[in-house]
Amino acid sequence: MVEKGFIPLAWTELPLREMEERSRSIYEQMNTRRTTRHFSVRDVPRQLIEHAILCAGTAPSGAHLQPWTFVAISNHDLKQRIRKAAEEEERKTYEDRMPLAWREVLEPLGTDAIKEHLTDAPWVVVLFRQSKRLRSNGEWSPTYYSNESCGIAAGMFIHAIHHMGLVTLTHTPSPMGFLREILARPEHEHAMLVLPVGYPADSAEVPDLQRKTLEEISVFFEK
Ligand code: IYR
Repeated sequence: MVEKGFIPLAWTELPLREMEERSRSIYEQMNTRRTTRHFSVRDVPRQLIEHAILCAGTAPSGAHLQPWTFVAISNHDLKQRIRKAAEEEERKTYEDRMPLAWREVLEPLGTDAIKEHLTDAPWVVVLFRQSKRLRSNGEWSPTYYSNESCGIAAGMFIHAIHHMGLVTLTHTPSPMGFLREILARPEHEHAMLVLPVGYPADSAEVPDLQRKTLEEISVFFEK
């Protein structure tokens, strides 16, 4: 018997050997993902973006409110407007607002205020976090853990893009209030991440960096 409003969990046990194999292969596959700033202008079919957004939409969220809106842009004029506004803010950030401690960790990554990826990539997906929801009585009330929820959804989006053989970049123009205006989103939606998506440029490069080891990123307490 299941409770009213509930259905049985669809779940099939896998043999332990297969679980081990899958745990290894998903790690190997995820470990090949890299963030690149160099995109090809080659087109990507809309359906691939739709599937990535659907993957992101499978994320768990606070009270299952799914507090996210993915705005997917392939329109060149809009991408151009976003790039212009982002570069204006970023120029101020890089020139005046960024303290030395921040500058020194960004330097090896080769980032700067020029955001070619915003016009080169065939798609730019902007993730908006919804801080409020409209209740059935017409009142606006908060969503819960929307930052955590959207962060998880973003991770799933990024993985989906990598899995389908494309690349993306997590771009965070700061401040990013201009995105609500350009993309005509309501006041309770807050731009959180800008994700250009596409094929890498033929000459795409990435910084030669290392990931932390398991020992560096984890602590286990065993029985
Ligand atoms: N938002 C800026 C600066 C920037 C900040 C961090 I932390 C990065 O990891 C990368 C860039 C930009 O997008 O260039």
